[in-house]
Amino acid sequence: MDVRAAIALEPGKPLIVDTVQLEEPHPGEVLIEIFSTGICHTDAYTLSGKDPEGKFPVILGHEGAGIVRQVGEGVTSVKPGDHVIPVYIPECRQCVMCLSGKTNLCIAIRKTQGEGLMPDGTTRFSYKGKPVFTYMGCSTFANYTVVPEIAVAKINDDAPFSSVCYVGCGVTTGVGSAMWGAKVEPNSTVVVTGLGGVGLNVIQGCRMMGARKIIGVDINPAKAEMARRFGMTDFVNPKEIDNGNLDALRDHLIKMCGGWGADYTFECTGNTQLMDCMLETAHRGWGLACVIGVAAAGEKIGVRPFQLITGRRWIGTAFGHARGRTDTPKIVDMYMNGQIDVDSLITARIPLSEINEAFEMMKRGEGIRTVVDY
Ligand code: NAD
Ligand code: DAO
Ligand code: ZN
Repeated sequence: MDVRAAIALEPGKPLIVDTVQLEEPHPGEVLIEIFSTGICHTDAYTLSGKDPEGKFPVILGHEGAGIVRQVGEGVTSVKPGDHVIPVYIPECRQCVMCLSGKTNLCIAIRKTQGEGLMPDGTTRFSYKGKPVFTYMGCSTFANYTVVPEIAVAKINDDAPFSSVCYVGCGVTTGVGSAMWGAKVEPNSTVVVTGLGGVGLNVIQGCRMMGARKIIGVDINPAKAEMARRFGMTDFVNPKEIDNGNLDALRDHLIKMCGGWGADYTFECTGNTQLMDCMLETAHRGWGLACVIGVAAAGEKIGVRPFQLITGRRWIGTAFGHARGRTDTPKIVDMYMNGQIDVDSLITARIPLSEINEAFEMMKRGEGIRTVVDY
């Protein structure tokens, strides 16, 4: 079938909005009509050419919501008409990871997904007769996409696509990291670096879990106002602490948390020096530092081992520790019940034809999340 899509033909170039061809779902696959998609920094990172796993031509986008229109042979968990979110970490419920009950990092289709292919090793999209790769198993910058059944989360039929598409990445990553990753305890102290689309969701997750002090850290003071609305109690601009010296920032934050550090820290910028700083800012004896930001390819983190011997702990989360099919609908329900705010974070809604301008806005650090409504 013909579908409308934004195609990334090569790295570093604007997307081409045009008609592409999409094959029917193969066995075990699902055709979804996508009604809305968020645009995330990870899409921009891959488009820039810096992502070593990036493959071109590709249809980017991994933050979509829509309706199942057709299912391939053997599909039983969803049917045409179901409202769904495609998830970039699938949940097969059969692999060693899924059965462990300890992780959301399902391994069932990891290899082919990383290669931009469907589980049978082929592509579904093509443009001018040539195959086009799938992105993160989702490719939501198209008004129809084909996704493996194990990567389809069925959601509440009343949930508005234009809001809950953001649950497909940023919201779940942030809220889930506080709730399921770090398991923030009531009355705790928290530091969050990076008050963007992920960090603000960490903040609202920590508030929901009952944290008493939530310190937000960002070099852009314009981010503070929204962060306060989401539960931040204190704001620190690193540039104002000894001209950005991170040892001084650490000491400042430790002091703000009562002298021994924060019960929980969350790094949401991808800056590896800040990751080290956030481990050192965690409370002596029990502080938990959670890495969420994705660092540039090849970068490393490192602190003196003594920091760990004296009880600080390091973890990382992917998609907020959420199991794709089981937990994504729970975050949608939390939005529908008014427990979390998603709408305030969607700062622009645009048609697909304006998608390149949305990437430019993101580069300029404007807004939090732009959503494309098809
Ligand atoms: P964003 O650009 O919306 O927000 C980043 C914020 O960090 C901005 O407000 C920026 O001003 C601030 N910042 C940048 N450098 C800083 C510094 N040195 N000190 C303090 N603040 C700084 O990005 P986002 O969408 O919130 O994503 C944040 C990170 O999370 C990215 O690295 C992204 O790739 C990653 N991410 C991870 C997962 C996961 O599952 N682990 C999922 C989604 C996104
Ligand atoms: O299973 O090895 C794996 C990879 C899982 C995907 C992890 C994604 C985490 C960050 C992605 C950035 C946001 C879309
Ligand atoms: Zn699995």
